[in-house]
Amino acid sequence: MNFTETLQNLTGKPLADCTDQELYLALLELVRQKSADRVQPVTGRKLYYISAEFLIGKLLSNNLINLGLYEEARDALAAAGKRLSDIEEVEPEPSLGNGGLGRLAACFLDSLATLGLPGDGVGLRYHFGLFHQSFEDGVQNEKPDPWLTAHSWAEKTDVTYPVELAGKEYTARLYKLAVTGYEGRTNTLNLFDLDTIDESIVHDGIAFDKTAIDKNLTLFLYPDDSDEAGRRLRVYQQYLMVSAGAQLILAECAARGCSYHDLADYAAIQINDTHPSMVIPELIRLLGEKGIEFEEAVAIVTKTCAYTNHTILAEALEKWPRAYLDAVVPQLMPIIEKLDALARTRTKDESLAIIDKDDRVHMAHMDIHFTHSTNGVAALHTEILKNSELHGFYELYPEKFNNKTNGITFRRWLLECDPRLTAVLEQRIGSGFRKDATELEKLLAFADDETVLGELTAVKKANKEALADWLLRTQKVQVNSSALFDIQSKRLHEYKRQQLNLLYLIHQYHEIKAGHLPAVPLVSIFGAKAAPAYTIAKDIIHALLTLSKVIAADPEVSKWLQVVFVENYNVTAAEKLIPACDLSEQISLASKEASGTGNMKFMLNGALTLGTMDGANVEISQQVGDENIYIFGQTSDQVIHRYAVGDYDPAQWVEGDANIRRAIDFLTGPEMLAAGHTENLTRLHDELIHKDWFQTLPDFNAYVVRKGQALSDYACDPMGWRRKCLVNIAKAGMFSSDRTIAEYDRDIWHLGK
Ligand code: OAK
Repeated sequence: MNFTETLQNLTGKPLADCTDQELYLALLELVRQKSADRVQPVTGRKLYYISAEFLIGKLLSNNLINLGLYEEARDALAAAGKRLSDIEEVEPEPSLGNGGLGRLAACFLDSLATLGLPGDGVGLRYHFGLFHQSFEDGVQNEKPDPWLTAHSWAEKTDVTYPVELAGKEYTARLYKLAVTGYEGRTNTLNLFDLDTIDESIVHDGIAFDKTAIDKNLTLFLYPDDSDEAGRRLRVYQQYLMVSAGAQLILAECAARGCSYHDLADYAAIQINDTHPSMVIPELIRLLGEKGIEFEEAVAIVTKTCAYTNHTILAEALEKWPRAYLDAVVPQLMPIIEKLDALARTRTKDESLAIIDKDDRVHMAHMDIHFTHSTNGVAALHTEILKNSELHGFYELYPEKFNNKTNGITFRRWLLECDPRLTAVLEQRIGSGFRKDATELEKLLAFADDETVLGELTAVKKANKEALADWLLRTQKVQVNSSALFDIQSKRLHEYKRQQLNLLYLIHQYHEIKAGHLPAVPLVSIFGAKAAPAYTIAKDIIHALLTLSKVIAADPEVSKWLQVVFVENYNVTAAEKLIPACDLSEQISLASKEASGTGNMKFMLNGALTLGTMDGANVEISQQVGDENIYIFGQTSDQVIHRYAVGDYDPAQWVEGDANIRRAIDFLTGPEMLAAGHTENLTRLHDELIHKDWFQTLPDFNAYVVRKGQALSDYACDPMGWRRKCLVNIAKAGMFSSDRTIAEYDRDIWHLGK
């Protein structure tokens, strides 16, 4: 049976007569069947990657590529007058993640399955994911983002586990989503949910009764935690995930012959930041129920579990008030107390305790004491953990610390999102890079080949035009695709410094007004969601939207400068933006971005990085060399020093620098106030002058100069620019998540053995 016939069997009628929805469902069913054929028995150790987020994105095309069916599907549909790209649009995107940590988890699942390693995910089946973002009157508006339809990739099972929350028993139901690797095996993403969730309790955007646990528990990822009920809800969610997850792990291992004493021979558990940390006491509790004594259970769990740290921002390191845990998970508190006591026998250093003197439970501390591995996610990040943030732990357990620089799956972030570039690469260097990313280096042989450079230029042009069409269709904005496309897309956070880019754009506005024209017209594109309760982040969005309006209304400036803020940035949007980017903004305050993975995606798609020496930017710059990246700003050592001295005063920078003053004052000047809201703009203005926690102002001038250099290189030396792009693509191989996963397996997991 050929592909068309197979598909037709599923639809029950000629493909030409089917709606896109019918074709989508038929393809979903076909992918399911083919994925099931690739399930393999597990021997030895199997990985369980527990994570609050799995930002998997749409799955149809990704699965077709990994199953080797993409071209056949596209051609069969084309023969019936249908377009695969139209069918892709039918699929709702599951927004089961917020940012880098969640997307990394999804890339890891792809690489595990591709490398043929047994490794499943464990998480929650949020009904509305994060939230859907729209802009109304220049302000972020949040509403639910439903993705669960009658036919979803996540299949309901009969498997349930009891989970006790605040003394009451709930029933966690398992849903399974097949994860098929590129020419690899099929693993599973296990997602838990309650049958009793009631979506109708959501009102006025994303508000809901935070106390009705049976109805609300898995409605949203990261429910608003600005009040106590919201914070407690997060504890409820975390325990649902780890308790059901731990029961699943023990059941699966027992079914394979595990006696529980030898759990570490059957399972490796990776704790993805601190959201799943309660899996440690929960496993100890469950092992106790199986008759295993506390000391032995601690040893088993330590051998089985490993922890990844994804942030050094103190406020993101979870510390739960003991009272919350007493209320929500009273069954765990005696175990956590015993773990605290045990940790105190190993060190006298109070700052390394699990329960501190204010009765707060430090989840990361529990992870480091009671797992065998703690890793950072980029070389610089791991060094900062060892030397400052977690220095005491590093002294206590030097052997536990290791680095695993992040990576991205090239199947989604090259083959799927940039078929034009993929075609050029395959023509020149063959297709070996699909599975061995280091083969991209073969491209270096063409660094001075004007034909190849011309092909890369043509790819970028076509991708920019495609993005311009998409922006027009979905966002109703028209952009000049011959301008330089500069993109900053990532979570909205002050440490990521979208506000630095904002100040630059205001500076450019003034320069253009003064007749100092840039080397090339610039389209500055943003994509970012702000946490619903994060006021200043929302003010930054408002300022950018307002500036966009001010510029658009000024023909003198808008010829040269345009600001576009893409609504509801998600994986689907990222797949459109990244292939079309010329200049990738990675401008976090040095020392604050653990790694970044957007930086890797843009590089792989032939954009040049404008960035600070932070996170994985450091390793990107080592790979490509100084001449192929635009680095600026303070180093992490300088930043850490400035924090330590504690004398940073933004007002001095404002007073001492006319350009900075002009840019900041513009925020509350007549043009902006006429177009935006006084309250938001004034608050941001004051924040920058009086606080500026993330040292935007000391980096301002260096940023302006370096960006100016990038614009002029782009305009004045197109071949030189394209050569740099080629080097970036060729050197991206090290940032494949296949490499990252191979390292985790070699050093931490030892899967299948
Ligand atoms: C989210 C919630 C809590 C703690 C960390 C995060 C998070 O998304 N961290 C990000 O993880 C990425 C993957 O490791 C890194 O690339 C980002 O730098 C980091 O901010």
